[in-house]
Amino acid sequence: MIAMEATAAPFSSVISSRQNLSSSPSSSIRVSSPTSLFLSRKNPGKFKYPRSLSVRASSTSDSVVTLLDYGAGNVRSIRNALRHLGFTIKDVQTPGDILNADRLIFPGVGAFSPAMDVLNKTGMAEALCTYIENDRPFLGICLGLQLLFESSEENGPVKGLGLIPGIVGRFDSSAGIRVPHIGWNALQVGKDSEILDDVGNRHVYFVHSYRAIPSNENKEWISSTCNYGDSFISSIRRGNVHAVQFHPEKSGEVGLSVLNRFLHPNLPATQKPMEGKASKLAKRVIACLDVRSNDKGDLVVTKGDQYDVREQSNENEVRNLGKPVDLAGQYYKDGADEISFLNITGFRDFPLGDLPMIQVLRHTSKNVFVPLTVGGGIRDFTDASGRDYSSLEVAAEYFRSGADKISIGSDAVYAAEEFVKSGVKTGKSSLEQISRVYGNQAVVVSIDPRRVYVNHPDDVPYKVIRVTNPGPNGEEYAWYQCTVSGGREGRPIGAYELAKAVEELGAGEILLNCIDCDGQGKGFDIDLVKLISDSVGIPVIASSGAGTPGHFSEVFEKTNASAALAAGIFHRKEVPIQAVKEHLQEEGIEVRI
Ligand code: 1PR
Repeated sequence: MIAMEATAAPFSSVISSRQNLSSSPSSSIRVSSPTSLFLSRKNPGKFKYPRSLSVRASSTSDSVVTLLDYGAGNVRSIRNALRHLGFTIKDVQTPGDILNADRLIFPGVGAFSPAMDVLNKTGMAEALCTYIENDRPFLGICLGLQLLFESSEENGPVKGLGLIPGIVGRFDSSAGIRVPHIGWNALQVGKDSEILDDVGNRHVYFVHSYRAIPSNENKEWISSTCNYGDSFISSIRRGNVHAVQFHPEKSGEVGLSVLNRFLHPNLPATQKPMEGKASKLAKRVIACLDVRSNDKGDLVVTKGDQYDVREQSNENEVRNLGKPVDLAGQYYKDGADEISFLNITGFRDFPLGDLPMIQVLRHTSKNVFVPLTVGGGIRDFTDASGRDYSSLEVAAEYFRSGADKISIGSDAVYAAEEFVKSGVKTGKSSLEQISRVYGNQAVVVSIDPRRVYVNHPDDVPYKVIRVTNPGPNGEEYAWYQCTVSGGREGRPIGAYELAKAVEELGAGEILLNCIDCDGQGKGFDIDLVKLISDSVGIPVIASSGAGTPGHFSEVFEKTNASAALAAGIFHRKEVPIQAVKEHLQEEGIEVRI
């Protein structure tokens, strides 16, 4: 058994503990002749090339895949995808489980440094190195790719497994790109990568702030690269060892095919790998499901008209546009790039008592393989018995149930107000805590602003813009007042001030609604979207008001929005998602088809 260490082991101690492992009984399996395709352990700077690759095809007769889940976050999505493909999962409990695996998937989640700490302390780092050096079937995902490199700059430098030459660094936002890199990119497939055979020029889903870059030293490993600001490594392949920076489990059907090809090596290829295709980050089209209980107590998808979700009839019922799980499944099939669930009465309900919402996530994530966001009620609270719950516990439950991102509304407004007032980051807000633990790419802030017209830019202490369409009394200016509790209460902060503050506090993305435009079908509030998407460096999702495919191209042509979200037109089946995508493509806007 390898001694546990309090902190990440230095590179040299990793080497010496590896030697211990090699002589332990559990490691006697398949460790006899490590190949030389990896960095030399004695001299990590020197790279040795293999005389011959020993490619050992994995057994396809059994349907068990070993999963290395070191407990740092949600790996439900990959579990769901593997089950969907007919595989059962064996979880790694000990380093020996790694060495005994027939095929191993390592879905790295969380941050580099804590991941390496866990791997070193548990002896998994050693077992992983041995397993990979022996050319055993391996697929690393996202952080599971990055950890194979020598080191990372994420809260570092921090040493990695050191199997591939290179340093993992942060995207350079000064190059004018938004960080995190969230969304769908096509790949430049550079060599026979086998698992990418069905990808061709189709897009796959990325979500990360750090990346490894191609160099002469690691070029033998690279199977594809991707452009985002600069060229970065999107996948590696050497013999049976694969790793991808993107998330196959979140990349729709094409992502499932990547997993399937790893699980079933030697399937015939269906697409010719594309070489050197330039690609930009695709604009995303997101379907949003506002969810709440109706008066009979059933959880339904509803839709507001400027946030009023009740029918204008005598019964005044909550509008019912369908069942959340069914609609989400439909939108996945229709080509939605992401699906958002907003629990619109979460601000007044007990979120962890809201088990139907958790069930919705659990069921949806079994069959929907694009990113899922859930919002509503993410805050600290005390239940009727006096027990305190932290927002982190609420978020954790959502992540465990299948959410990839959580969205915070009201609580982010209060946190931003405090921050603007004091200039101090307390670290205690839900936004700060959740982004610290799960990464800022997992935290969306949903803004619900209402337009307030003014006559003069100095009329209010908030960012005022000259509006394209003057107000009812000819006002030429407006500010956008943030609200909480589903638009019920206006707060003393503008959307601009809020967006800047939440970016500072750790938000990875902004969902920018507009109460005035919600459900009107007259187009997005271009003035607002432009204001916010020009003011922050994180991706902005334009929301509220879509009525035609032309509204989507308009928002992408006139603003720097990264994604556009709609609800009503999709729920009422007025415009199919594919029609939006085809229109965008015709207009020369890159989308995932
Ligand atoms: O404050 O953290 O509990 O979060 C509550 C969440 O619920 C927030 O994200 C807030 O935006 C949302 N919400 C609260 N009340 C309503 C409501 O409609 N009464 N829905 C509501 C917000 C707005 C959009 C909508 C677009 C597109 N929904 O998400 O889907 O406006 O609609 P359209 O395409 O039909 O125009 P917390």
